[in-house]
Amino acid sequence: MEIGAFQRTLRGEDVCGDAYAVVSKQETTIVVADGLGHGPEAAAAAQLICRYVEEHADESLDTILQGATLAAKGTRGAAVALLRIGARRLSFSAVGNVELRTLTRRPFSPVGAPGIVARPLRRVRVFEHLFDSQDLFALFTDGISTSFSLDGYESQPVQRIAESVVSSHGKAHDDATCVVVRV
Ligand SMILES: [Mn+2]
Repeated sequence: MEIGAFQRTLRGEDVCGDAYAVVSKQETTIVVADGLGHGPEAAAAAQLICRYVEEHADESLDTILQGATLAAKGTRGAAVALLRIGARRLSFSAVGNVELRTLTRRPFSPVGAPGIVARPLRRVRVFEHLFDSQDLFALFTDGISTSFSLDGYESQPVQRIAESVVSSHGKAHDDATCVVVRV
């Protein structure tokens, strides 16, 4: 598995309001969090949630999101997506508009639940996918235009894909983060 990530902070801000983390255990869990708004308070919420995921990576994705909701109470909150990659299976769960784009042999287009991690959550769905070798996945925050597609990126290194998505599709007035995985 290859993982590449790229992040661009909104011009004029010292800290990025998006955060991400990769936790490698028996399975690999990736979290991308977009703190509400931008600047230090957004960054604090997003980073707190990433640390929470690092410390609870053994739990199921929906349990993590529910726990993170309590942990982040009193912060601005964040949109959060989780991707977990096992030996042959991958799962995804999200709250708010951090999205997943895929380029897979078998179709897989999961969607996040509405809401913000920090405020009471309803049940969140976990989507599962049996993946094929070389399938490509991109997690991205809403600082990146949703119109982008992974078509044409099949053979490029994941780090270059992440950088290209941010530079070509990043919006001017938000932090932008893209994490790309090739399994
Ligand atoms: Mn954003």
